[in-house]
Amino acid sequence: MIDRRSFLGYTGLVPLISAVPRLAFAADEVTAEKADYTLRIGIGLVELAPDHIVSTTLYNGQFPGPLLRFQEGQRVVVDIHNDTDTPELVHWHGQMIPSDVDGASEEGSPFVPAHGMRRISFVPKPSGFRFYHTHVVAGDDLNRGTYTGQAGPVYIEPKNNPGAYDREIFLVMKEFAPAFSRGGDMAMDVLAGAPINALQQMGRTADEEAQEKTKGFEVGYELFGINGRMLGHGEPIRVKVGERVLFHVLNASATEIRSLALPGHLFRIVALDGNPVPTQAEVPVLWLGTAERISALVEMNRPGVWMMGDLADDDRRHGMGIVVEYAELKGKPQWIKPKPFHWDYIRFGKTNGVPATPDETIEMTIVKHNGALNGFNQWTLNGEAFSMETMKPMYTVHEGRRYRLTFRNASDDIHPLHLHRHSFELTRIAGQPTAGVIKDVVMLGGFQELEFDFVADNPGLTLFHCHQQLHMDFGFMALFNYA
Ligand SMILES: [Cu+2]
Repeated sequence: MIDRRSFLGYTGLVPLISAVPRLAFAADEVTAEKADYTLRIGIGLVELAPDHIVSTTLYNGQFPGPLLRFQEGQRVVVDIHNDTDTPELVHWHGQMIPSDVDGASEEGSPFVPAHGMRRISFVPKPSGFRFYHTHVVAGDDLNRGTYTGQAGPVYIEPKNNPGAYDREIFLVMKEFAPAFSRGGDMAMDVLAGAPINALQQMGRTADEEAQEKTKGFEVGYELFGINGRMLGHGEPIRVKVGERVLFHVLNASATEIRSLALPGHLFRIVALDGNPVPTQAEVPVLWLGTAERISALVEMNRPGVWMMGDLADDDRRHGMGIVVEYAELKGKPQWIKPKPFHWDYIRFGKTNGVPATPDETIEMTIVKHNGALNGFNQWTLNGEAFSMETMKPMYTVHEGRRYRLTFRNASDDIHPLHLHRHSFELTRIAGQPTAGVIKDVVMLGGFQELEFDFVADNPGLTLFHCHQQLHMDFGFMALFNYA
C-alpha cells in the first residue's frame, strides 16, 4: 500500500541522496545551496510479481519515482543525475515554469548528459497533482522515452487545502515489457460524442493516398501494474467502512488509454489534471488518456474484498489493478464488470458555462499517414509533420492574448493533446460548449472535434504535442513562439 505517509517517508530520504556534480558549473550555482531533491536516472529492476521482474530505466531505482511534494510558490533546487549511456530530459508536466527547466529539448531545455548531471531550479506552480517524466524521443527504441519506468508523481501543496478526506492515495498506472505489433489498435468507444462524417471522409482519403496499404506499428505490452505491482501482488489498499479516500490517479502509459473501476463504489471527481473542477460529479468509471490525472473521492461504503481495476479484461488479468480490502474481511478479490460508460468532460464543467471570447482562433486538422515512415504511421498537423531537425516554431503568440485552438481529428485514434507550460480551458467538446474545466492534457475522440483556450501568460518556447509516444515521435508536435 502506498499511502501518503509511506510516500512521505520515502521522499524524506530523497534529499539525502547527493553526489558531487560531474559537470562544471558557475561557482555561485554550486556553492549557493544544496539541492532540495535529487533524482538519479539509471537502470534498475521492477518486481511486478515474483516471477515478473523487469529491467528498465528508473528514477532513484524505483517505480514509480518518488512522490515529490512541493509548496506552491516556494522555489526548489533539483539535482538530476544521469547514470545511463544516453542523454536524458526530465519534464515537469503541468507546471508553469521557464522553458530551460521545463525539460523539452524542442523548447531549448538542455539535456542531462550521459553519465553527467544538471542542477535546475524553479518555482513550483500551480498547486495540485502534477508529475515528472522523461521527454526524449523514443522512435523505434522501446527502451527509451516513456516506454521506460521514468515517471513519478508530484504534489504541489496549495495555499488553501480544498476538500475533506481521511486519506490520500497515489496510484500510478503503467505497462511494462512493450513490443511492436502490426495491424493497429482497435478504436475504443470511450468518449461522449459522435464521429463527424467530413472527418471520416478525410481519413478515408488519407488511407487511399497512403503508399502503404497496411496500418503502421502499434505498441502492445505483456505486463501491467499499479504502483509497479501486478494485481494481487502488492499490498492491498486496506480501508474501513465510512472512510473517505482521495485517490490521485495518474496514467503513466506511453501509449494507452486506461480505465479504472472499483465495483460497488462511485468516484466523486474533485480535480482533473490537478485542477479543482467547477462541478464535482460522481462516476462509476475513470477514463484517463496518457498523462492525464484524476483526483477522486471514494466513500468506502460497500464492505468486501474488491479488485479496483481496468475494464479491459486482458489488461486486468495481466496485472492492471490493485486489491481494495475492507478491515476484518478476507477472501478472493471480486470483480464486477461495470455497465458501459462514456467519459464526458463537460459533466465537470460550469453549469451552462460560456467561455470567454478568444482574441484569436487557430485550427489544426490531424491526419494519419499509414506506415509512411519505415512502417510507422506519420502524423501531420495542417499537412505538416514536426521536424526534429529544424524545430521550426509553427505559431507565434502574443503575451496576454487568449487563443482558441480548434482540433479536427481525421483519424480513428484518440489523441491525448498536451500543451506545455500552460493550462487550458475546455471550451467545446464534440460540438457541445463548455467552460471552467482547466487541464493540461485532453482526449480528442476519433473523427471528433474539440476546442480549448489558453492565455499566453508564460513567455518562452512552448511545445504542443500528442502525448501518445508513437504519435509525438512521428510528427504530432508543434512549437509556439512568443512574439
Ligand atoms: Cu495522438
